[in-house]
Amino acid sequence: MPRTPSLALAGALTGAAGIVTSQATAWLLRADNPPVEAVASAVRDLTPGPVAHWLIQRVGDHDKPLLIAGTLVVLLALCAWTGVLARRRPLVADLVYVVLAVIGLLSVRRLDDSTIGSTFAVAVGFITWVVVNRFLTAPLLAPDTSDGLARRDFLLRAGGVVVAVAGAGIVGRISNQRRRDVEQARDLVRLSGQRGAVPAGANVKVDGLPPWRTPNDDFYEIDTVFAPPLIRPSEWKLRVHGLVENELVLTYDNLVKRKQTGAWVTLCCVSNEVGGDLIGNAWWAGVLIREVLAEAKPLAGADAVLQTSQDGWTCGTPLAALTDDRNAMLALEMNGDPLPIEHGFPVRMVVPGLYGYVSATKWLVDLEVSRFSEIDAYWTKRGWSEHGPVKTQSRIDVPRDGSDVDAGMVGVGGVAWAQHTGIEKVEYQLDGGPWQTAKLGMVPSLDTWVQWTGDVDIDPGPHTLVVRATDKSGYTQTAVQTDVIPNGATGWHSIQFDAR
Ligand SMILES: Nc1nc2c(c(=O)[nH]1)N[C@H]1C(S)=C(S)[C@@H](COP(=O)(O)O)O[C@H]1N2
Ligand SMILES: [Mo]
Repeated sequence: MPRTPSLALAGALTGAAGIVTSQATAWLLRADNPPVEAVASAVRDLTPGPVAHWLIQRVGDHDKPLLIAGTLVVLLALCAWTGVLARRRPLVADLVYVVLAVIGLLSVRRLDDSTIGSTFAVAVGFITWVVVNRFLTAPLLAPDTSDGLARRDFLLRAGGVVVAVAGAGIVGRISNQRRRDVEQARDLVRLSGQRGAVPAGANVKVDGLPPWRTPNDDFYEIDTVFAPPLIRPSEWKLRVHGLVENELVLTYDNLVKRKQTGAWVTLCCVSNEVGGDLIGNAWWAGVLIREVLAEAKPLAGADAVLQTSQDGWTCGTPLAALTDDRNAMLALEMNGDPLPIEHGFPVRMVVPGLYGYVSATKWLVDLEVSRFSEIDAYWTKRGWSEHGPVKTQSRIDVPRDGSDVDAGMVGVGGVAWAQHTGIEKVEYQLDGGPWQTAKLGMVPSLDTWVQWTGDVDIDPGPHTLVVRATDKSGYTQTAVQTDVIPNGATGWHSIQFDAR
């Protein structure tokens, strides 16, 4: 059949098109693990040790590019075959794409820092394959056109695909270039670099508890952007305006030259379910907002500050929380590094005691002093409360819910938080028995979570462990379970485990 080489070419082109659109998507979404790289690294990791060793000895430093090239060659060969399959078994061709996409997904997923962006990139590549294969092979499969006409139609379509895909690739590449530029600018920023000393005794000795200081890479990420804004510090400006006597415009340099303050603050999300992990603790450093606001001089009657991020997200914070003695900050640093891009580089807000959705604006560019009666922020428009003070909460981390442990004395532990109020006491209860008082780790202030630990003597069989905290205002967590919306979940964290 004379059209077979053209079909194979159509298939290979289809393969390349999907790879390019998927890579462009990964770049656009700043995905951590572009699918092709993820597959290549899966291939590397799954290669038996001796074989890998032998290969590395032969190719030295070139192992990564070679691996990627090898992955691409295999992929394109398979895709050429799908072009040929399109003639008699188009569904088998689709099945090949499904298998390739699943391999892509599994490869992306096994890298633990994989994001939704990488998954999305795989999906875009898959759809490209399914659609483009049909589009390119259609003229070659038309039975009643002459070979010459079929080929001309095919070449036209192929040209169109190449142009479209090259365009997508270029757009993706340019956006990735911007990311690298901003990463580079971030690397060049010179700030205090102080990581904050973890207080002695903050980390209690229970295996399986997350560290008291949350490393930046493990810090939860919540925002409404598909890809984070990319802002060079040299381009960044903060406008402070509204109900103020002096309007201000601050540059990054200006902030860097001001007095820097560092503090341990635990940040948490209003959407955190009881027992959830949308919470992290870091050493934040930057400029106290109250000092900036003191220069701007809020007018009488103002009670709110509306923040806007580069991407247009907004939130409103009580003016009082930004001018009282707490460490409400324009943060430039997180655990001694310039803010990671995902956590708001170059400047974000951090306000102890308030949920992130009403205080922790990332990629901050605008502060408008105002009145609550006059503002409507992103989440308050969507049914969440105007005010979002953090609710006193506690969590069991050890043992894990649903785990098996050895009967006898078992160490238990977790964290509790009531930022800017402070945790007074944590109690735990086994199988509905008496509440026992937990030992608490050290904390530097009221603004961080505290680790708690205790032990229970358990018989073989199923068990339930419950925790509750009392804060320094004297309030003990209610057992009443409420939903996260409109202003944060309540209820006790309870877990089940088995002893053997
Ligand atoms: N620009 C912007 N800032 C934002 C958000 C957002 O969607 N956009 N989400 C907020 C919410 S709801 C939370 S809980 C915190 C999370 O901060 P993190 O991603 O650094 O943990 O950021 C806050 N700042
Ligand atoms: Mo949040």
